[in-house]
Amino acid sequence: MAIRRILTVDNAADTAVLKQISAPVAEVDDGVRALMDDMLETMYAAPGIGLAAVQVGDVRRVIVMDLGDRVLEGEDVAPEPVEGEAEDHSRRNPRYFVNPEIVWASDEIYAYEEGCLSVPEYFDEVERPGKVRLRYLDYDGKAVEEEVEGLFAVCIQHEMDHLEGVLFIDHLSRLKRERAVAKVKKLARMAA
Ligand code: GNR
Ligand code: NI
Repeated sequence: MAIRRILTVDNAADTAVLKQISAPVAEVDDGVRALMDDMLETMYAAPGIGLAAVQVGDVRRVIVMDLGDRVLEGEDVAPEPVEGEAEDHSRRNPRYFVNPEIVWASDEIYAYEEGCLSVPEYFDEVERPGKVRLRYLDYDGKAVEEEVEGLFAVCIQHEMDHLEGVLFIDHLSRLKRERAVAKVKKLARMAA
């Protein structure tokens, strides 16, 4: 397993890759599983709760997620963040999604303050369907159908946007989006 570099929107080369549409996986083989292992390790190290392969520069339709022991269902999915808890994956619950599709989405809309490892340190509210029914291949290549809600639904829709080259800031106004990118660029300059 290896930690890979996460692409960010402060530079043109990374941004060009993040805008690409990811290609379907033909078969969940050991190569795909190695990618998923690396992605999970990279996500835990970041730390984050989800990661799409394109964020580590691999344009295949692969997503990993781990919401830990956060509430997976219901309305009350935004517990107050506790200092130091973001990186606490002590109760690990890794999930893998290959070629995911949304086969149904609720009319009911849910707003959540999102962030993205490719747009570090910027957070804003995005509205999405509150419940979705998913179809995907799991770590073993088995076809699964599953209905999800709450933070799970938020996160999987955020990740599936990545597979279409869409970032959460693309759901915001142009002004907010430009502000977000400017902030990430400034942080990158200061870190250099
Ligand atoms: O770590 C992440 N947290 C997060 C919070 C709210 C909504 C979506 C996310 S996903 C994000 C990791 C990431 O960038 N995945 O693509
Ligand atoms: Ni993201």
